[in-house]
Amino acid sequence: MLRRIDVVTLFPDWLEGLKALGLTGRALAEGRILLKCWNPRDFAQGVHRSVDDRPYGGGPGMVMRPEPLARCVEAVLAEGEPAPVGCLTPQGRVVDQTAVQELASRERLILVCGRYEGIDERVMEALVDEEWSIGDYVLSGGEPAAAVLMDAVIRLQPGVLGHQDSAAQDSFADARLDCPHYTRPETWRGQVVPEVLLSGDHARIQRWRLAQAVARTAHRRADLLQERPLSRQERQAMEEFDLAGGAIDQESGLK
Ligand code: 6GU
Repeated sequence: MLRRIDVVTLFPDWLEGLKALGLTGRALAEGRILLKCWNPRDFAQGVHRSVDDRPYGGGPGMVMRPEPLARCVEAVLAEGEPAPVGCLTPQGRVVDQTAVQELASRERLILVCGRYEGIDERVMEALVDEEWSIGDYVLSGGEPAAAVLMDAVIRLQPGVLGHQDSAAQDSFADARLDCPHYTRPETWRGQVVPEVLLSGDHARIQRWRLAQAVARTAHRRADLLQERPLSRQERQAMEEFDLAGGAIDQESGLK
């Protein structure tokens, strides 16, 4: 269970939403997890307290200078329990729900936010143990990626989600997408809620949701199903609701 997250960032304001709002805000306010931000600028010297510089070899952008960042990370490591130092960069291992579960089970996370052009490679070698990316696209800095990762791990902590088993029903929890959801009114702009959801037959509803989840996954993200064969339960649910052939999607109606 996570007790503490340390974030090394030049732009701590990026994390204000996470701290103030929603599930994550509540988990932090309740003191379930300590979140501490560290700014390399506070460890920089000279009147300008400069934290970045032009890249050797030329090229666009700026690179984070080694010394202020290293001092900052060392200050983080000097406080609290030992933990691997993670860095958010587009060069990292792409985070999926399996990685989130692994990170969520740790006691402490240390996350260093790099700016896009990069961190001096010598600091990476000296102090960073693992690199994480949130996907194959480019952000101007690691802060939004850190916020995404923290949201994903905080919501998995015991007591954070309202319903005890909501996490087990998440998209990707079993390498498949989530099923569609509906709320009142029963008819909206001529569109009705699927009859099965009004039936009160909870076992059947569960099978329908499973069938929908698998059909959606097959239709939208076939790559996720390539990893594993369908279970007997999944196949039977698909057949029961006549989805076994072509993965009919509830919203798109596509086959
Ligand atoms: Cl972790 N950082 C940046 N700068 N861009 C990203 C990213 C991280 N993950 C995806 N794109």
